[in-house]
Amino acid sequence: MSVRFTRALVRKPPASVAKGLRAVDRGAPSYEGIAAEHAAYVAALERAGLRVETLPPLDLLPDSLFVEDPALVFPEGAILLRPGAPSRAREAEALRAELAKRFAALVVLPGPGTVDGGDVLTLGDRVLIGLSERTDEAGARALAAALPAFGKRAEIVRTPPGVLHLKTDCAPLGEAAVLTTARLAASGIFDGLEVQIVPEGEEPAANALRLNDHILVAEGYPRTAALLEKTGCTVTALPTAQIAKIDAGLSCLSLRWAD
Ligand code: CIR
Repeated sequence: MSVRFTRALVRKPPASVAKGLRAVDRGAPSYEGIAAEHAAYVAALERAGLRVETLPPLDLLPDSLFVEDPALVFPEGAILLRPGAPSRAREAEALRAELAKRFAALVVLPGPGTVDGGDVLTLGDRVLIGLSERTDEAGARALAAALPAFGKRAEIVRTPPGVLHLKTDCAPLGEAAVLTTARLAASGIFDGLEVQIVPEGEEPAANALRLNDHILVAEGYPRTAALLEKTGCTVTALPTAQIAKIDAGLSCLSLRWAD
């Protein structure tokens, strides 16, 4: 199931987090602000029924709290990815031993291509891989070749131009249901699925996170929260103003799986 989870892995924000990558400079986030947002996020994962384990901060890797990007996890095993930003390349290696402890199988994505986990959307047995500034053709093809061993089939799609990651603009709401932006829906990649479109002006809310019967959504997007309430799930709005300054949203702060 794409939205049933029992466990999550997160990494504490490092003191250096204000140096995290950002496409547009909207001012540096504060460490204290990010730490508070991170703590609220962990508490929300726990309320949704997940057992959360927290890894120690890595000061030399400012973006290392965004653990979704260097790895992809399934109940059967994990894949260490190859993050596309040079400053993030070492984050995968830093996760290797932690994933080896927790998963029966650990596959290391072969180079030379790159893939960020933020460009990977799992919908049941389907895995959409979005080509982006971070995920290239060679990386997407290498990941597509690794997925059948996990019972998954890949489809290579395009992350919209100017959008950091595929999941910046979408989130699974079920095995055949997504929340997304109008610009990504227009590409046709979700044709045949149940598609909920975030209201105009609330595009950053598309990176929501459904966990069991809970949905986490960024605070400040009331029309999207109201749309999500209609699913019958418990909807929690979380503060993201600080992590948004370094282009992050809710999915990227954890790796989630069902054991
Ligand atoms: C980056 O640019 O890589 C980080 N500052 C933000 C990563 C956010 N990750 C994600 O949405 N999956």
